[in-house]
Amino acid sequence: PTGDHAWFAESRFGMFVHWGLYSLAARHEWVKNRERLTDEDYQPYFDHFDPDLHDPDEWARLAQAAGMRYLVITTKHHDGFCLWDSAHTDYKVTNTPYGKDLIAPLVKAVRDRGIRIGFYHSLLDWHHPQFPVDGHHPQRDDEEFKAANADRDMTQYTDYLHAQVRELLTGYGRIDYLFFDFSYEGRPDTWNGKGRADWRSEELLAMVRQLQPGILVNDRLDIPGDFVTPEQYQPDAPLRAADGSPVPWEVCQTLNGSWGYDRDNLDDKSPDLLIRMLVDTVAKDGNLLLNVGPTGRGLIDPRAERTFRAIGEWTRLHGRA
Ligand code: FUL
Repeated sequence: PTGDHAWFAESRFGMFVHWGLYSLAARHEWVKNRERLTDEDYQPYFDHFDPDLHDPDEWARLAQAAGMRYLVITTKHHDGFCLWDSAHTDYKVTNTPYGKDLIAPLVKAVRDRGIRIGFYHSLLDWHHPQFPVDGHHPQRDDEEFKAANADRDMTQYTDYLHAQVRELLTGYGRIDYLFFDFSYEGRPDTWNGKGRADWRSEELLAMVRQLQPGILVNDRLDIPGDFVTPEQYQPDAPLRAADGSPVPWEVCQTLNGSWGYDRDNLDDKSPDLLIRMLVDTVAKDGNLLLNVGPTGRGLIDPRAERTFRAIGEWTRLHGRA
């Protein structure tokens, strides 16, 4: 990328943060789906969301110590819970015991350290009353629920999606990066497989570019974006378009297979392996977005912190200024 986008290739290494109600369940960000939890089952995590140990500057400092140059936070994951004070829903952090917007302080902390800020925003929404009960929905096997919800109106949900993206791109200053997740055109396990027509992807992307002209957008709207996003695998070679020209790409990787905080998962990749993955990525002209799932109390747990610090030791000695 050139111009406004030059920072991306120069950065090479970013921190992905998956944080939300599922962090309290402490097993996986798809817990609502995997365990077929209803809104009622999931409600205790909302009622007890109170990250008393959260310090946004600690996160920014750790990202910086690791040698990361940008940070991408989940504004909303598939469960629909919003980490900012959205005017379009009650399902948001300001209505939990915590009671405060989490995005503004994080954007500030990150910016204060010269780190770029990105938002991850889910297209799926398992809480919104008009989001179709598709093949990923937690209640997909509940025939009674499905029958009672058969007339959901996707256009109302898509209006909501667009309104929230507008809010995020107007309320927090300059946003450098947006990771939409995810579309599924033609996938038989989804409600109708329309993908880009459902999200009104062209219209959404045009709005994003109008509100934030310098922003980089990923490729998960079923239309081309500014970079492509292999997930949890290292590409064999630099990624190229059909005509052979290089394509900006960013691989996202987890520390242990889970994106959300997974307390009992001891399957951590070693710092040595992660450093090799970073080198492998950069050697192939890509970026590495390495994820952490903070705890429900807002802490990057000691295991993850040790890993980031060990990577930081290496990048300090071998990185560029
Ligand atoms: C996937 C999501 O479904 C995962 O939960 C995670 O957010 C990953 C980065 O993208 O498609």
